[in-house]
Amino acid sequence: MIRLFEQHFVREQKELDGMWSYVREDGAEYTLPVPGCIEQHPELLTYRGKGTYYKKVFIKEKTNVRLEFKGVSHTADVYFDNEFLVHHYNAFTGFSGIVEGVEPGEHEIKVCVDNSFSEASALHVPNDYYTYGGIMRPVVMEQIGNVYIKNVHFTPDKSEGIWNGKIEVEVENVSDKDIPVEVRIELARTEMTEMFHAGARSCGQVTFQVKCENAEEWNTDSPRLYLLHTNLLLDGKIVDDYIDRVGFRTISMTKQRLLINGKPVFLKGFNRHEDYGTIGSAIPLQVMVQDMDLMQETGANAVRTCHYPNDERFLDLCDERGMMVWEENHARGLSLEQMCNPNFDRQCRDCIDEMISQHYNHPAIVIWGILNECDSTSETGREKYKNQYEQIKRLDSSRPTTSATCKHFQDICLDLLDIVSFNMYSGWYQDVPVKDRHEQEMDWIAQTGGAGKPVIVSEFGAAAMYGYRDRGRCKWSEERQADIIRENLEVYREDERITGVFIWQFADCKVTEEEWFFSRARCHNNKGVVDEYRRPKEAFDVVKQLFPQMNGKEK
Ligand code: ADA
Repeated sequence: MIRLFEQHFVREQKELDGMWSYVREDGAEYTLPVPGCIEQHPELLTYRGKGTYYKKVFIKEKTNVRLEFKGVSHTADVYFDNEFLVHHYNAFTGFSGIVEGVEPGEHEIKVCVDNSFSEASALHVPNDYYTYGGIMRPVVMEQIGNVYIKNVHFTPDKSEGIWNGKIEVEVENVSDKDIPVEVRIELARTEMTEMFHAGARSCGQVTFQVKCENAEEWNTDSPRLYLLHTNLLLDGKIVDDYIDRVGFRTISMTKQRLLINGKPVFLKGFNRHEDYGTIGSAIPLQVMVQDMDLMQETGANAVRTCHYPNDERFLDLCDERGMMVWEENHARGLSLEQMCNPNFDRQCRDCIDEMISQHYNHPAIVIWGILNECDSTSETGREKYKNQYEQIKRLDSSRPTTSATCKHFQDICLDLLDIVSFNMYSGWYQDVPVKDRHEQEMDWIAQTGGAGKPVIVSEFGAAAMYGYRDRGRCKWSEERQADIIRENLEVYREDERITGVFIWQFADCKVTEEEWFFSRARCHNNKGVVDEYRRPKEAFDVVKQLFPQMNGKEK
């Protein structure tokens, strides 16, 4: 399953999940499940390097074949019958390629995958999460005609009490001939049609402005969703279709609050890495649902996709459950030197392009984030932050931007974003009272370019080893973690200046052994309120008790 709803009734689509051949660079041969991480195999537990996946596919009749990969970690070179098709860097965004005029019969897909660390990889680096290897998200094979629907974006708005929306349909013509087509959309019982001249070998856009008087809004209590149907007709016959799922909601801000449909919200949630026990980042739907159930059991209404774009099935789940999402591009704790890697700017730009292009329609996504704890203290770093914020605004002016900083008292980028966010570990890394340090931080923010903007405490928490109990409540015990999280939540519960908090973190996750991360016990980041197998620690019940008391009502 690649989405939680059918995306096509007309377009032929086949998911290529199942067993693929895998040949490690040294020639060792395996059969591995896709989606999956290579590390789940006992002989590949710590393998970091190159390997090649192979899959035979059968095509019934002559067609154009479109292959879509939802996530390959971390660099992929795809071949079809040994002809190069597409290259992609970054595990956390999808990519596709089209093979024209494929004859009927058996064909072979080859994917060369590399998860090694080198200068070629500016974003996947040794870090406080693990870069697994493999085809970790679903793969889809589609049959398309010479003209097909490449993408559809929906931007909702409300004027004079009536819901309306802009629908932008991207149509691609992969043939050498101009093709006149009819584009038809249907949303919330509103139907519209436009003629479109699809020029040979080109991509074009058809824009619709729809009024949906009977539409019900999407919000966290009543996350109403609608299927947006788009069809392409040639001589009155539907030749392609594209179904997406959207919600009617608006996002705005006051000085202290994020507003959904004009109503203030208080985001209370978790930072969640895509990582589970021995299967790594190839998270199956079952675990996504279990994570969602556990987070909602605590009263959470938000999740931050630290520190990269997430699997669309999880975002679909957030849409369905009314779980607000802060989604961010792929970057964690990169130094100025790492940000000056010659590949950094392009790899960030591509990640932002793909994240917004692919996830634009999810109503649950209410904030775009960038560059977690990267260098925001130098002019060079600032220029990079500025460029990325501007890129986001060009692609999507409907959502606010932010970036979680840890450059306390030194950050020079708070004027560039819409929402100020900071990570703070009072009680864990700094043995200081949470309240005192929080006031210091808020006082500092009020003197920066972040003054007068909503504020989110984007990370706070402590580590605990699952099952380690200590009556003295010493560090690393479940009791101590619970105490520190309680102290933080009780401070933020009383602060009407903030519009949200995200606990670091939902579940324990694996980290790389290089650099300072080797000091992590078990080579895991152990700050989850559940462990990597989703077994709740004592802190889980503290969150469950206190989240419901945090409504952020302006007093
Ligand atoms: C930082 C970082 C997180 C994690 C956390 C920690 O705030 O953003 O990814 O590394 O620290 O556990 O120390």
